[in-house]
Amino acid sequence: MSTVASDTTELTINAIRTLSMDGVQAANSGHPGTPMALAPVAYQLWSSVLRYDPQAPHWANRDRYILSCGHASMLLYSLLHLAEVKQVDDSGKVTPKPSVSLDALKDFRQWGSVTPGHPEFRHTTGVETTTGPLGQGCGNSVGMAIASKWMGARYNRPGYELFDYNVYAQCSDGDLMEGVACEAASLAGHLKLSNLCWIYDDNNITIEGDTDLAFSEDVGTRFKGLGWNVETVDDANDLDALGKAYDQFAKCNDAPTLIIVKSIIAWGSPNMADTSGAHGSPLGDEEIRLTKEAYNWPADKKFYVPDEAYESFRSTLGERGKQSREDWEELFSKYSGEFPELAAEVKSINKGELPEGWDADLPEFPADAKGMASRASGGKVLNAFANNIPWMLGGSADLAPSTKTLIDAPEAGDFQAENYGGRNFHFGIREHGMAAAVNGMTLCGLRAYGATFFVFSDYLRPSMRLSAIMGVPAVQVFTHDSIGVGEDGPTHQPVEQMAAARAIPGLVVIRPGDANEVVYAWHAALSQKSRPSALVLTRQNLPTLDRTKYAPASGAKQGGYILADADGGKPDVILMATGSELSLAVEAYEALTADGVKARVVSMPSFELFEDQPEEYREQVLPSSVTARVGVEAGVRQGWDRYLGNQGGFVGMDSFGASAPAELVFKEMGITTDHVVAEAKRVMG
Ligand SMILES: Cc1ncc(C[n+]2csc(CCOP(=O)(O)OP(=O)(O)O)c2C)c(N)n1
Ligand SMILES: [Mg+2]
Repeated sequence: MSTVASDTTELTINAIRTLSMDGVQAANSGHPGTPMALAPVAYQLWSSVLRYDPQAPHWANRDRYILSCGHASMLLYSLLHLAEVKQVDDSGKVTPKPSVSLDALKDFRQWGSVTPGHPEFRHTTGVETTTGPLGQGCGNSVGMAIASKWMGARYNRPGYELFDYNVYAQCSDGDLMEGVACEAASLAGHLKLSNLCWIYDDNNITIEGDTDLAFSEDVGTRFKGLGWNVETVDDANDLDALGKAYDQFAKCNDAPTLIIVKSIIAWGSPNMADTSGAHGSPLGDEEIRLTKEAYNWPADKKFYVPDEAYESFRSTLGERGKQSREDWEELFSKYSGEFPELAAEVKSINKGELPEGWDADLPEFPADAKGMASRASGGKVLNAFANNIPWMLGGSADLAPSTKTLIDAPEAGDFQAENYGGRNFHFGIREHGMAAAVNGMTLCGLRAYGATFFVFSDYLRPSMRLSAIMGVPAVQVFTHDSIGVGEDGPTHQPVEQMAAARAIPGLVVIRPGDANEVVYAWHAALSQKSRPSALVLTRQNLPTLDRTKYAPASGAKQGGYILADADGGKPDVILMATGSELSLAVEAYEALTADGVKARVVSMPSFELFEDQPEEYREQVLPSSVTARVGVEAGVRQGWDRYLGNQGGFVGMDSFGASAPAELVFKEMGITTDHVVAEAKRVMG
């Protein structure tokens, strides 16, 4: 311990360490070494720097602390416990209960506890984002820093610094080896996010052993190259040096800061020979006893917290945070008098609500046989909503001219270091970093979207999966949805991506069939409060269906609806389709009807929204008595069987596509009206 540490400081740091050891030991699993080594690093930040009120964990202008190395979760849980962070209930009310009680620490990694193996957003108050998959927390932190800058640019007024929060991400070797963190860091450097600080635990060890095995780059030089301010602390126990590094971060106003902290992973008492225990396994009772003795700690007590440790956080973080938050509330109340409309926006953002009238004046597209690509109608619809929702913003991974995701109002502007109020983001060719940043922006209340080609959803899938685990309403716009891409060929033609997206629990996947369904696709995505969405749109034109002839597109809200039916509503065969194949199903229906076959077309833009409907509705749309069914989708069959049943047929893909004009690829792959008609007749027997 550094000589500058007072007794209370040392004692508080050791409380973090011993709680972490005891928690991992009680669970008989987890990583004790990193929380122990990082205890002083986090202590110095929380006690002297972090602007955070444990009594108001959701205060909008709080600094965010992210533990990107989520495997060190006991560090975060110990901090939340010692700082006496209060639990916030589902309605957003602060309760008198602790977020993480001593009992919760004893219950580390157990069923139903608020202390799962890796920190989970929504599950535990004070956990700002779900971490564990290395690199993701770093990515989220960039989105949060963006949100702080954007909120500041839009809502601050002279004398009213409402938003200026900082974002700190504690990260490890694994975080910095991951591509997503590098993409995010590159973006952050470009955007000069001076409110962003990554604290890198340079401990020269990962699971397989010394970092010499696989990681020999000069991280500091890399980050300098990425446009970051780089600070170094030679010893994680040197509180003085840590304090100076945090000061340097605060002083730097034109770049994000990386603080490289050299540490030695803790593995128990100094005479413990086997260091492997530090990674993913408990120390063992004997080692814990020896370690506690070395700390002058009551060696046989478990989960022991001296009152001074609580008091230490109360008198630093607690008092400072309370004061800042109260000052902020006073400021905000004055602001509300002077700028009532802006204040109302801030309140809506904090509650996760949309402005009054957000879905008024929706566009309507007239019937048109030539039609429009759903990416094009998507762009128009996006703009209609963006016009009503000032904090709807986002961008593309360098494909905006193709994804049509630009907000074209002249005042929208580009989000750049010189213009933090911009609403159009240029994420660069960094799909994964984009999606991780979009998650961070969404976690801060913005209605953020990313966009790329559907085939590259694979590049950002881990972040999309996390948005679903967290239950945040992030939106990804995926265009170029199938072999309809044509000439670009199989590398650019999604085949299995629909099935893969639908496989993510909680992700609302919507592949609308024409321009008017696109309106309801975006409507559904923006209506979500606790689920992310993926909109899947075409490159090629789709006919805009004549809604005087077919059912209204608002049926798309239900995920699936009867678009066209047999006379008398008693079909002998049901054709189900999504997206660009909807018009094929309609053509097949017309041909079958002309042939005297009683057919029904069900437009099925979203399985998830359909599954939300009551059973009676689903039975009405897909009566179980009608077993002759055909699914039509230019993707793999996987996932469709729940609707097709044993007897059902499927017109889709079972191979990769090919490079040729789209119409020819559809024909060669057998995705044609004739094939749908033939399948319908086959399944009818
Ligand atoms: C994306 C991802 N890959 C692999 C893992 C499994 N894993 C957990 S910790 C870890 C590496 C630990 O090394 P480091 O990041 O340096 O953390 P330290 O052990 O030093 O705390 C790995 C590979 C993971 N959590 N996330
Ligand atoms: Mg390491």
